[in-house]
Amino acid sequence: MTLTADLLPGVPLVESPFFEVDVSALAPEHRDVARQLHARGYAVLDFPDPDFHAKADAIRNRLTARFNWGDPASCPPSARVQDAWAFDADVRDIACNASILALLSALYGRQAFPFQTLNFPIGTQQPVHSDHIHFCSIPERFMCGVWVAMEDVHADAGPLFYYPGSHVWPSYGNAQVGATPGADAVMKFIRLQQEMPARLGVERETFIARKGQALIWASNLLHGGSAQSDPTRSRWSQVTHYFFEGCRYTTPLHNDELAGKIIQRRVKDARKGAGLAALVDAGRALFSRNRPG
Ligand SMILES: O=C(O)CCC(=O)C(=O)O
Ligand SMILES: [Fe+2]
Repeated sequence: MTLTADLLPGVPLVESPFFEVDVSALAPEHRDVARQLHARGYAVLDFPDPDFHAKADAIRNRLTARFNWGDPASCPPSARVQDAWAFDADVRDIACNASILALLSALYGRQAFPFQTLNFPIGTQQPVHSDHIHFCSIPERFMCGVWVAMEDVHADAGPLFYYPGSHVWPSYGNAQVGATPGADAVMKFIRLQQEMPARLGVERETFIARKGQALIWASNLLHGGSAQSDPTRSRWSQVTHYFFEGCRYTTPLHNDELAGKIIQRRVKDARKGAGLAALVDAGRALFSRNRPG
């Protein structure tokens, strides 16, 4: 048993004070990613699916047709499809990739599950934020994002950016920023999360990804989307957000701790969706085979 599992079972191994001891208990192929995530709050890897390129192209084609996203310049910055895993088998496959699930489960010490996917046709230009304020587990930090490039990303297409090391900063909620839930809280977090790296002198990095390169971020890593300086450039990508089993889930932005309000979040599990969807597909196939004529 690792020291973390023994003494701090409610802390992810990768964020544990015992990390340097416990890392040796990981499979050798998981250690490099574990070290990156522990030290910097993000890790870069090639997405472990030999068919990734074909799946990415198929997803892009289907979503382009569905949303008429052929022209990046006319896409609004908010353009995205949330939870395409529920109707697109390739999106679901990427979200439920067995090697990623095994890797994350080892790094965190609990079974990972994908609870949300986002497919973006262009750069999000999202202000700097930590996912922690949107998606939080109790105990905290059992959450991470896996971002994967579905085409080569150009520096002018609004690449993903992040502040290395910011994941170890405290995970603040409304009580700390002096906000009540709502627009006030959003504005206060944007200000705080812009000021923290600026005042603490942490340099921002951008991820100029090749198609098929992925980046895992820890729940409290500050990240966002850079400005899309060339509006004609697309930036197809998929983000899958993962939680880990055995926790409760909440949204700190909506909580009012001082009033005793911690709202529990009901979360989906794309792995179960996959089983259900396969069953529905099988049922449909059976139905159409048995249909007369
Ligand atoms: O792709 C991006 O620009 C950022 C996406 C993001 O922050 C998220 O999905 O959590
Ligand atoms: Fe995010």
